[in-house]
Amino acid sequence: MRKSAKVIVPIIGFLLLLMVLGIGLLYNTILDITGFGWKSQNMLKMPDLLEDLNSDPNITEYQLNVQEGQTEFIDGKLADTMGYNSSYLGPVLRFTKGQQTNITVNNNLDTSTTIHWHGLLVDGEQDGGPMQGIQANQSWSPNFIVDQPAATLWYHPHFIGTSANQVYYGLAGLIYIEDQLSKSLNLPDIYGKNDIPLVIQDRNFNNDGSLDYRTSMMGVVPGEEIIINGTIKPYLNIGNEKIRLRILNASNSENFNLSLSNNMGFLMIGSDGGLLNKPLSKKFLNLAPGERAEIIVDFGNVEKNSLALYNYNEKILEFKIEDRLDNSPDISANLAEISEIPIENNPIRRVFELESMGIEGTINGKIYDMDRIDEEVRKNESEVWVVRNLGGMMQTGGHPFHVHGTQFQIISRDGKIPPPEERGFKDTAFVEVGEEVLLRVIFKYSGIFMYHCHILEHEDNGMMGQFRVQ
Ligand SMILES: [Cu+2]
Repeated sequence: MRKSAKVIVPIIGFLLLLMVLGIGLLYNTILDITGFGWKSQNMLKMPDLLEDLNSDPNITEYQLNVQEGQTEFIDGKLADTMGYNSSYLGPVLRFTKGQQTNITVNNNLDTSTTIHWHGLLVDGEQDGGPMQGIQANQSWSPNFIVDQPAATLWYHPHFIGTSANQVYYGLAGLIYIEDQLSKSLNLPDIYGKNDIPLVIQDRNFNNDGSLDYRTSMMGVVPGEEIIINGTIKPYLNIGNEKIRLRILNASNSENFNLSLSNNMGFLMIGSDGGLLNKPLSKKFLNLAPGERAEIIVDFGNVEKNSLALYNYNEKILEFKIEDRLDNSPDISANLAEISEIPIENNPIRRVFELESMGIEGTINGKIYDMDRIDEEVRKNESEVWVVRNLGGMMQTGGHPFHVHGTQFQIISRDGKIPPPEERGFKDTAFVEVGEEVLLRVIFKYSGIFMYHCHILEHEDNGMMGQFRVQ
């Protein structure tokens, strides 16, 4: 008896220890899932609005300095980062439709970069793709006339092989285009007050507070933290009124599934290329890397401090509601007029087959070659692009397919018309494994442009092609 007790007691002790550890683990998981585990909260950082350096109301002139810096994500700890005119991320650039826009980009990094204006319709030479590399300590001065509807676009590096790293360390910013329509619609438009940018990214941090960018053959290690505008565990002070959120998925590779707590709905008013035809009542929003959406959340009747933004089951932003009378006007029932890109009887049809293996990928079996033009495209002639995701080894997800130099329309997904949120203009379309997506495209500007997967590690590893428009 005594002998067996000697064995049993340690076993029971060991089992008790396992139970305690298990409960602890479960407790932490519950904290994680519910978000109650947030230890500190930080006021959501708001990117600056970049100052127009030209006093002529018809000309906009901006200066962007690409620089290294240090950012305090975690209290008292500094991380080496990169930013435009700041230590992390960049200012909001406001463009007005019809306006001459001149930008000077000074690369103060000790390595090359580019700035691509994602979603902007400009000539290939102004596009900021891999061909427009800016060497260390050099400048680039693109200029163009903005000629597209109001939209929320963004800018980020597009140099060969280093885009993923540079974006991860902070190089990204938003562009707002305004036009007569967007100004006349009574949409919330007071920057930082009822018109809020949300640049959402997943990130990993080391114990010393520095960014921990990790990739493997399998792909990128997803970030444990979701940060917004460079803020960990953010909260936002707002009034009880209608709030416009301009949301960008600026992650390297993670998809987001966004929703509000309390099963609260919202109105989606815009997609990548601008305002939708009509506001769309929604409860969830899927955004792949590179995609944007504009939504309106009505805080008019929301109980104080009871609402949060979630990504899947994780709280990523808390809204702190200050008392204020809600006098915001109703959102117009009609937004932009979206006419179909006309398709001729026998349009040119191009097929793009996406395949990937872990962190590498190909389009039509090829990896990117700067010296090769993959497609020759006629300017102002609409085409049908067929994008197929063939999957591949170690392939767990889809690819966000991005095309430069156009705002396209999605014709179908596996033969069916796309969901309402995808019936506006788009420049990035998520293509699931095994899926076939048809796009209606037209190019109105000349030059050499890219099409690629917007998982930045895929792009860097060659999942990209070039086409020439003339
Ligand atoms: Cu991809």
